[in-house]
Amino acid sequence: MGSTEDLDYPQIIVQYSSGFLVSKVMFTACELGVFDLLLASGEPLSSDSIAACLGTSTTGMERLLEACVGLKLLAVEVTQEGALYRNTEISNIYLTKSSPKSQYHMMMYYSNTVYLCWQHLTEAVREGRNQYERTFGISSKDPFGAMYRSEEEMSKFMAGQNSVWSICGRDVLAAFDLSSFTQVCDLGGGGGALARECVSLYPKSTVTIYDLPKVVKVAKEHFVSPEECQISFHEGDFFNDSIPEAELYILSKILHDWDDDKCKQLLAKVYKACKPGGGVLLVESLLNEDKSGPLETQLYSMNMLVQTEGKERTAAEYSKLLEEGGFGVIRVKRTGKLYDAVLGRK
Ligand code: ASE
Repeated sequence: MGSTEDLDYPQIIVQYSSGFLVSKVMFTACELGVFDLLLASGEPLSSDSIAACLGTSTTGMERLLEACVGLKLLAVEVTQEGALYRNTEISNIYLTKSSPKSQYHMMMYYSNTVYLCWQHLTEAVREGRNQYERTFGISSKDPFGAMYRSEEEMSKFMAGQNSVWSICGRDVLAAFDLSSFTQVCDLGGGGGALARECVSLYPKSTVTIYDLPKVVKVAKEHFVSPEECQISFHEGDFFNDSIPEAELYILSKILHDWDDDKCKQLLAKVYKACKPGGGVLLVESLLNEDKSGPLETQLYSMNMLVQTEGKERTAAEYSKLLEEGGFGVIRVKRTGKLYDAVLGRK
């Protein structure tokens, strides 16, 4: 592609302008259960039968299915009776509700919560703060008070967070050999999917999920079964209550929620509680040192602006926070996927 061509017809501007339409088509097909129906059916279906099964209009469903074909989330074959739609391999694995690698709950959180906050991105940039007050009419002094404004909303967030570990969990925990740490504490471990990956990858480990009492309640009810005996819970607020002793602390997508002061406060507290020879594993999406990418991480950092008090950081920024907290021998491992790992030792 020559540069004159680019200036005559700005392909990337056209593409970016409809980026949010792409997201919303995928979210809507998930929410309506298109992929679940096609998985269950086991054979290609017409748009009329899909519309009838899902109780939608035929005209809306036909267009949604066509757009999904354009996005390569569905495949179409044209027969004498008309177009028949089926899932692609990727949509079977990632877009159906019941698949072990399902991203359905993350999509629903994006579509019904994140999307609404992004309506106020302009104000977020002007003011430099999250948009809970404008979006939902609730005080944003305590971002997690706002994010967890109802049990339903909290549960949706936890399910969404859990789904990401089905695709990234193993890599972030295998980034370093953590087998020497048997007593693990997952601070803000929420729905427990990362804890589950940890005990599966390191069978000698036990993981204590430390989270707010209301989070622990929902985790026990909906996400972690009592039969998972290597996983236990500890209720508390890691800024205001004491942190139990452990050999390894996992802080997965925790520091990105907070400003530098809060991060330092928390890491100093973790350092104090940590056994000698122990460590802390940060699981975060790392920005390049010059902040030139990855794009996904740059966008997540904008999301931290509209939803939290934090931001995404570079490996050097996390290392500095760890050092200021007292930790040493800091190692960084990029996984090439969404989330990376940084390990510090006491
Ligand atoms: C948080 C993670 C998320 C706080 C708010 C959040 C996510 C969405 N909203 O710790 C998951 C990561 N995705 C994005 C867009 O940041």
